[in-house]
Amino acid sequence: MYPKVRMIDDLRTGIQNQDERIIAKAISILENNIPDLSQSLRKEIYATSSKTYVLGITGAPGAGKSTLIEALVSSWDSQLKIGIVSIDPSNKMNGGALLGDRIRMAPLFSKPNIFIRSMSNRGIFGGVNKSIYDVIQLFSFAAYDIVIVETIGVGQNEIDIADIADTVMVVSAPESGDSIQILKAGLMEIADMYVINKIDLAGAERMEYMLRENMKVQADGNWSPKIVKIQANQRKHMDVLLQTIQEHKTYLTLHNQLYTRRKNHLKKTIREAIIDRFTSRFIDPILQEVSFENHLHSIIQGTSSFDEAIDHVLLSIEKDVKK
Ligand SMILES: Nc1nc2c(ncn2[C@@H]2O[C@H](COP(=O)(O)OP(=O)(O)OP(=O)(O)O)[C@@H](O)[C@H]2O)c(=O)[nH]1
Ligand SMILES: [Mg+2]
Repeated sequence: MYPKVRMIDDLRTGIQNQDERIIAKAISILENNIPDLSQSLRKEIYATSSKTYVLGITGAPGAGKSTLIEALVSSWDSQLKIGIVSIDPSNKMNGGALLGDRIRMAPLFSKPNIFIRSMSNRGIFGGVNKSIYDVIQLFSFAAYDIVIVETIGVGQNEIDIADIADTVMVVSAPESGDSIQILKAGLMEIADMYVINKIDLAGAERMEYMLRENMKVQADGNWSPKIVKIQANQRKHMDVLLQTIQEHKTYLTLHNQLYTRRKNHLKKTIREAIIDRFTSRFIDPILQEVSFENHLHSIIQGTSSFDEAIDHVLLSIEKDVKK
């Protein structure tokens, strides 16, 4: 058997050498939460301060996110190490989305400074896989300069992108009624910048007007979200896009927002991890007990209340904790 210590040593060295094969393997270990190995790996990768800039890109399916990423990355300095993670709806993992991304971002696959990976969102549509936080940290440990995370923005869960990104970019296209989607999905609250893509199509001006009308100054008050209009498939106005990203990065640094955002992200992520562990350690076993089954039976029979069942569980947890 391959000793675990050797395996961790090999992983650490491989990641630090930016060996893409090893990085891919490490991501799988984190994504699948392989027992022991993922914990040991996390210990390694968190022993570094995160300097990697995280750009979150979200928007409706087909808005042109992948095309934009290809154009953006091709305009960036080729000396920069860039990791691209696209979060796919799990039901599309073997289908169109992945294939589409591969075609759209094809020119990037052969570039030595770019690493591309798709991750499943585990069925949370628009959501972000929980291990994404670890994956970003992994890129940090590998001394990557930038990580781009692409998620599909519909529903509510895409708000998660705001919990991991330093800059949130919301991409929309005039063709698809995206503006309504953006308003409905609460993306206005999290966007640091809006990209209106496909300006070759009709309706871009109207979309810009709508965004301006509804734009709120963000809570920290110092940064007003910017609107950038591009045509990603022709790489038009990429210079403005790059400049706006740079402006936001500078703003974050000058106002100590990188630190504040990351601290908030970390707090939320740790909170979720605690809830997960608490649930499997304390709540789930009680739900398996006969006494809880009896409560369920009584509720259905109308002889006990919902709250009594909850109190029963809470009391049992208290007893467990005191033990
Ligand atoms: N007319 C026009 N089409 C574009 C432009 N940018 C991208 N497209 C096309 O829009 C379609 C969707 O592009 P993608 O980059 O795959 O969009 P996406 O947002 O990544 O899509 P999902 O990953 O499925 O959510 C493709 O057919 C692109 O060629 C543009 O500026 N103008
Ligand atoms: Mg895409």
